[in-house]
Amino acid sequence: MQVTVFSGAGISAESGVPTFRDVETGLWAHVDPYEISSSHGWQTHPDRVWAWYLWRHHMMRTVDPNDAHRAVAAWEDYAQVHVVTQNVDNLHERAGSSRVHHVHGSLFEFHCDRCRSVYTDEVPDMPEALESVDPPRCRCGGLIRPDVVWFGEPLPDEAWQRSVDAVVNADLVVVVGTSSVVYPAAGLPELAVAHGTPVIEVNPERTPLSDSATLTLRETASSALPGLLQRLPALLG
Ligand code: BV8
Ligand code: ZN
Repeated sequence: MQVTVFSGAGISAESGVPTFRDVETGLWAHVDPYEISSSHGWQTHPDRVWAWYLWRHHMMRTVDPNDAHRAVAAWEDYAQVHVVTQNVDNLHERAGSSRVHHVHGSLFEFHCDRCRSVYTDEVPDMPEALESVDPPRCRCGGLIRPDVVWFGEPLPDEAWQRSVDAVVNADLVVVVGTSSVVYPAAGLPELAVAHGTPVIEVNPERTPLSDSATLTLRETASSALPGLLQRLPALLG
């Protein structure tokens, strides 16, 4: 049996990582996440974008996977599991998931925005949130940026293709912790619905996917996921 999990910021919320839309921590409360996570934002004020990512990178290194990440990793004892995540943290990997596809990149790799060479130096830590930090420069003069996909940027081909394959070949798709509004990633659960694959949504709130999902569990990820596989026969009949 192949289970594909499609995750968003909500699965990391209970680890203490603010979701993409409710970042209310002090300095960043006035920040528009769409603007500061966009290629336009990087072109116009790379120092503020770099500070935002350094803060998030620091925060992601100080938190741990939660019961939801661990449940998804444990499902590998019962099924072939692919994780398609929109998150740029590495909590699925740290929980033990072995097939993780990052459709929006990762905050744990960095490269030059001009020659694209991989940046291997130590990324400075940032224990307190600063508004502006100049990004390091590459030998070619380009600026070092995180390997994340910004608004207005295309998704990485390989991760996208593997994610489409993981969805079309799945016997079950579990969509957890995403507002399902960012495309083309949000089109993946729709692809499963169109394929007639059972889609279970786990989200305390309603989303645009809720009406077309086979089943919606209005629960948090860490309460719904640990027992979910055992509940499948009763849930899906
Ligand atoms: C593209 C990485 C084309 C960075 C992210 C106008 C101009 C330009 C583009 C567009 C445009 N209009 C539309 C677009 C397309 C755009 C888009 O979809 N915009 C939306 C806003 C309308 N998409 C793009 O730009 C994409 N690229 O289209 O390129 C192209 C093609 C060729 C050549 C050039 C260009 C790129 C999109 C990727 C952007 N990067 N992240 C970073 O992380 O900093 S997206 C960002 O939002 C997140 O990464 C995440 O992926 C995404 C969605 O957020 P969620 O994960 O869903 O989190 P959110 O906070 O929204 O929701 C949390 C959910 O969890 C909630 O529902 C909540 O109820 C729930 N929850 C909370 N607690 C819990 C919980 N659930 C369970 N348990 C809990 N405890
Ligand atoms: Zn360079």
